[in-house]
Amino acid sequence: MYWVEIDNYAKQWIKEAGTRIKKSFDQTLTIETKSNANDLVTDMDKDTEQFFISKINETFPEHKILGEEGLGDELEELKGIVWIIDPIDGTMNFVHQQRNFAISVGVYEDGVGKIGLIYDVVHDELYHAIEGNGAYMNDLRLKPLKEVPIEEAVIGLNSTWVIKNKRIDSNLLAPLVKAVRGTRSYGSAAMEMAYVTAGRLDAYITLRLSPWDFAAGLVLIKEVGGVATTLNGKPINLLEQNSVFISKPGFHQAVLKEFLNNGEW
Ligand code: 2AM
Ligand code: CA
Ligand code: CA
Ligand code: CA
Repeated sequence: MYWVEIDNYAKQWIKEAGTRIKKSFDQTLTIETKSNANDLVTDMDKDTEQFFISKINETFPEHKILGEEGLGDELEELKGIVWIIDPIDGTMNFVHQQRNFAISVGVYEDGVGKIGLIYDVVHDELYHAIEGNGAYMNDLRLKPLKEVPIEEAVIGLNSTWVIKNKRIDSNLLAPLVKAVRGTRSYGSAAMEMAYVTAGRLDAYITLRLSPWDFAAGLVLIKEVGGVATTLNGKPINLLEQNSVFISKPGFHQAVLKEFLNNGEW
């Protein structure tokens, strides 16, 4: 079957890319900044993206590629088969901690998510899914998500979104932070989406992500019955920056209603 074949290649390449990244740990990194002083990119981000592009072009020349570092194609639509790649998600962690980063690869056909792969390189945990066939962490099939009451929920949320910032009134999420059991911030959106899929987090909320941050995670979460929308409860647009609220279904509904004014904020 077609998607199984593509998935097999993608898994092989993501593991190979992970090995290359691990090998770079004892080499000196070239670190540059992008939109601001804390928005980092290294030669390994670009190198890894180029690695995928070469493999894909060689094996599937008709496929298109959208990557964070911009070495792939410039796309205005998602027609045909498109690989959406974040070569290193959590670059700051990669630079500072040499852990808690992931490679994220989503494969879409005419805008529909077909394959989702998130690889936690250091822990050697590969979260993977083909649409309609369930989600896995390595060989373990991930279970459908169970409901959680708000007061027992542990959610992924960066403290950026509860202090003064330009995207959201810092007071909006404070009552939710108070109501849940705990908040966590791992610094890798892809990993946090994988954690929601695996039931390690009950939800993940963020105000600013790009297609490569969530392309794979959206495929994964669907397979375990999770819900993903913007923080206004609207569909996520695969070609734009979005806020993202991904969680267990009952929790999603309850939080939108009780804490987010049904998305009208
Ligand atoms: P990145 O490491 O691939 O840039 C950090 O909280 C998370 O947000 C990471 O997944 C990071 O992805 C993502 N992110 C998205 N846009 C960002 C930006 N402009 N600056 C820093 N991190 C960003
Ligand atoms: Ca980045
Ligand atoms: Ca990213
Ligand atoms: Ca990245």
